[in-house]
Parts: sequence; structure tokens; C-alpha cells
Amino acid sequence: MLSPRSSPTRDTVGLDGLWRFALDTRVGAAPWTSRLDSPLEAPVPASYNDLFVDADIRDHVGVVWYQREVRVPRGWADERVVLRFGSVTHAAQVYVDDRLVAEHTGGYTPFEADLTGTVEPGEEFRLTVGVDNRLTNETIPPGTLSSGPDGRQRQSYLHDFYNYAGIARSVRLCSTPTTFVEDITVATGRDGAAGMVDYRVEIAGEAVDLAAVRVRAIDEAGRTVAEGHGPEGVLRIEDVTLWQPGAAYLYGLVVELVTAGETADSYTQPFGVRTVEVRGTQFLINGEPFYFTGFGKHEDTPVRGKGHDDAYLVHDFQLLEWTGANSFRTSHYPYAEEVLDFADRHGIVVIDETAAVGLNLGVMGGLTGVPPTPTFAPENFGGATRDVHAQHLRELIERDKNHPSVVMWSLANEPASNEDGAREYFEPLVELARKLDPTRPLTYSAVMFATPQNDQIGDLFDVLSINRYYGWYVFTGDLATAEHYLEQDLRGWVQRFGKPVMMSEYGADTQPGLHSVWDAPWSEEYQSDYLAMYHRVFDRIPEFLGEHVWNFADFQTSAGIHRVDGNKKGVFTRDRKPKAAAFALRRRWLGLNRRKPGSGTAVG
Ligand code: GCB
Repeated sequence: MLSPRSSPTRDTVGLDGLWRFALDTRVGAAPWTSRLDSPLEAPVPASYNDLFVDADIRDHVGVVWYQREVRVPRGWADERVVLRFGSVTHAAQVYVDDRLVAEHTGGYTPFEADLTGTVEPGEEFRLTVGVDNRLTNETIPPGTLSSGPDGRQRQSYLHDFYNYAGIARSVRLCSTPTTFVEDITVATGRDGAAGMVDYRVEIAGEAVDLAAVRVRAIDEAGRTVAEGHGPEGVLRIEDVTLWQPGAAYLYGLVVELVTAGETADSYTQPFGVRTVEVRGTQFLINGEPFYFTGFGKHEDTPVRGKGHDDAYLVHDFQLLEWTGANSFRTSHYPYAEEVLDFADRHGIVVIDETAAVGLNLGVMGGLTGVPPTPTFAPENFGGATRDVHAQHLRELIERDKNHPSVVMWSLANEPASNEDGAREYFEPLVELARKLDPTRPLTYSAVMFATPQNDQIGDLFDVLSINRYYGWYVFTGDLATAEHYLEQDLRGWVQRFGKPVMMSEYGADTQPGLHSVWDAPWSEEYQSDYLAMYHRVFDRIPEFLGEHVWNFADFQTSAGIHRVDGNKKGVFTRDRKPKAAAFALRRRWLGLNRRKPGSGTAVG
């Protein structure tokens, strides 16, 4: 699915701002036939949970309504009119006046509604969106609904981050010609000093048979560097400037549809020329070994929840650069498209993760990891869950396939890969991902109950990403014992699978301002010592290819006795102030990046 962009033949109108807002429990189930009768207004993009001083809204389980009027620009006669949502968490029903025009399930991927013929240029229509935050065994991520003694629904889920909901990304009304570029796929390679650009264009609409496709690649100065004809082909860019970690360079693929000698549609797809490959135990970008330094992140800020915010985007990337991070994982769901565009432009490497977090009933068994009932049983996460997971994977790859910053897909976070049924569940998903994108390696993040001895899926993937909390959830405060078991564990993965291993999570909750001369959990010194212990181990393992600390910043969680106003494993606080560990990481990573070629040239 193409990102909405204006072009000589396309316009976009932003619909962000304040929309009328109401809970369905207060206004009923069918407000789209009329004006929403509510005094509340909610901003788009934002999660709605933290906006109001009202526990009923924060803890609401079910549908909320958003509504606003939209005027279609006068000049859009004879155009195709499309409404585009960056994301609605987790399911949406979209009404134009009283007509249902779109439904979508999956809270972190975009969708569109074609309104051509439904709305009139120059006229206003009432746009109403029902937003459902419920998670079940047939949503990704999954969750469980129950009802309390007061008769109200309760939601529980198997991940710790708070289940923020709402219209968290931008909404746009877009025009395209009636014969239009529907999709573009770009894959790049190298031939000596030249860049090879494999492209495929899909077109749709009224006059598809009459339309010819013309493409050209332009460089950052706008100069044409290669040209081609037809819906697919290979362009050759002589003396190509590569997209590199820490040194981004983007070309544009200008795609034009020509009918009867006229440009019917025009769309420019940014792309970077780079290669990605796992060879032996190395991760190669442009043929050079790449060592990941960075974090697992969250889309999480005060008040806005998971709403996209450009100010935090810019600031977070500044802090990544400041710490010497060259990469991050979109834990635990696809992030806003603006984030990936920014990573493309600024040379930050991304591991792009699906929203499949919590496919693991073992976490309910606490530290024993013994599931109360098998995770992959049909009544839990069976074929129906996998179908939804597959659909989500399709939407993710379709959305993000052209981003040079995205170097690997992560299919799930901490699934029960140690349980029977895991292989049957994941094998078809791995096949699907490889079919949809043969160019990028695959990984998943392994939970602590999945060991080198009992994991059932590691051989299906290219990189083993390991989440471990030795020294935190186990051997708390005893870093010497933690160091011993961590090393044994990581070496076990290398030995069994012979694949590259990286740490996709390691971290310790830390209260800023708490200090101690002892190994005292929660103190700033303990977080630094804990990370330093992990780094000693990583540096002893040659097959190791990267370290992503959990987490970049503190983030909000659901209520729980082991969380005090959220998860505090951030190296930065929720409002992005550094804890002591941030300075320690900065010293290590800026030093590492200087020593290891291809690790990105983060600026000191
Ligand atoms: C994990 C999860 C992550 C949690 C983290 C923690 O293993 O992948 O989502 O936030 O542990 O801090 O407990």
C-alpha cells in the first residue's frame, strides 16, 4: 500500500485535529445516523485513554466513537477519492453519513476506504469512526475478555505495555486519478560500482489497459540517473551512492502512467540502494559486517499514549544518535510510517516487528513458565489466530517493504517457542514472509523459557534474537551468578543453531535518583552495572551481532504489583531525561562504532 503523498496528479487533505468523541455506553450503539451527542472532543492522532480525568474512559472496554465533518475539495470532480487511516487501534468501522464504508481489524497497520461516488466534490459529509479496543484469541496481539461483578467487561492481555486505543495516527483524504498507480515494489542490489534497482508497478482503475508505465530514478539533487519503461524492470544507476547505516542516501523512483500521451498519474517512491544478507554468523549491510547497537522502543508518551508525535520523533532520534545507537526494534508492533520515513532519511537501522506479542500462556505461569493450558491448542492460539497473524504480516510487509532502514522482519515477540505446536504454528508464517519478501532476513525474540535445549523454531529463522533478564527477574542483585548463566545460555544458542545471535532485550527497572554503593536493584548504579555485565559477556562471543537494551524510555503498563507507574527499564525516563546508564551506553557505543566497520557513524 502506497503512503499518501501529493504529486502533480494527487492531493491530500489532513484530517488531524479535534474530533467529537463519546463512549458507546453513553451515546448508544448507532450514533452514525446523527450528530454525536457528546460534550467531549479528542485529538487525532492520540490515544484517548489518558486525555480525560475519567476512569470510565481510561478503562473502557469496547467501542468509542469519533466524529467530524469533512468537506471534499471543490476541485476533485472526476478524481478518485480515498480516505486513509494510518492506524485505528484495534478495530475500526468507518461511516460516511449513515453508510458503512470500511471495516478493519489490526491496530497498527493502515487501511483505506474508496469514497469515489459516495461523496461529492465541494460538499460536506459526516465522518464517524467506531474504534474497538478489544483483544481476543483472534486478534494480534491477543487478549482475554471477562466480565466483572458489576457486569462491565474487563480486558486482560499477555503483554505488559498499556493497551492504549484510539486513532493514533494521521487520517487523510486523498485524491488520485481514476487510473492510478496502486503499488510499487523496489528491491535493490549492486553490480560493482552500479546500483541495480528491481521495480514492479501495479496499476488499477478505469483505463488500465491503455496506460503505459514510465519510470525514472532521480538522485537527491533531482537529476535523472536511470530510466525505464513498463510495469516491471531493472534500472542501473552508475556510481551509485549507497544507503548506509549512519549515512543515508535516498533516490526517488518517479512512476508515471501515460494514457494518450498525457500523464495520467504520477507518484514518487523514495528508495535507498543497499543490500542485506546473513552470511555464516555475520549480518552484512552492503557486504560489511553490521553490529546492532540500540534499543527496543515503544510508541509511548505522556498524555498522548501511542499517538504519533513528530516532536518526540525528532527528539528520540536525537537521543539515539547521542547514545551511539545505530538501530532499534519496533517492539512490539509496527510503528507509524513517519518513524520509518525518518529512519530512512537519517540512516538508522530498523528491525520491524509484527504486533504478535503474547502468544505465550507460559507467562501466566510466572517464573516457572508452566502454561495452565497449551499455548498453541486450538482453543487458545490455533489456526484462527495464525490466519490473523498471517494477514497482519501481509499488511506489515506491504506497508514497509520499500524502506531501506528496515533490514529484518521480527515475526513475534516471546512466543512459546518451547512448546509443542510452535513449529506447526510458525512454519507457514516463515514461508509466507519469505515469499512476500525474499530479500530480508527473519527473526523472532525468544522468551526466557525457550532455551537452546527446548526451542522448536530457531532453525527456521536467520538470526536468533534473545530476550534475557538474568540479574533482574532471576538472580536479582547477584550479577556474578547472572553472568555465568547468561554466557552459558547464549553460547548454547550459538552451538545448537550455528546462526548469528543478538540480544533483543536486557534491562533492569531503575528509579531515577535512587543511588547505592551496593548492587541494589532499582538504583541507577545497578542498571549501569547490569548492562556492563551483559556487555562483558557479549564481547566474549564472536558470533554475537548486536545489543538492544530494554528499553529506550520508561513506558506505561497495565496495573500490576510489580510495576510502579509503568515499566521503568528505560535508559531515559518517560519524559526523556537520561539515567546514569545512558552515559555508560554512550561511552560504549560511540567507542564500538569507531572500532567496528559498518556499524554506522553515529556522531559523538
Ligand atoms: C519482556 C517483554 C517486554 C517487557 C519486558 C519486561 O520480556 O518482551 O515486553 O516489557 O520483558 O520489562 O518485563
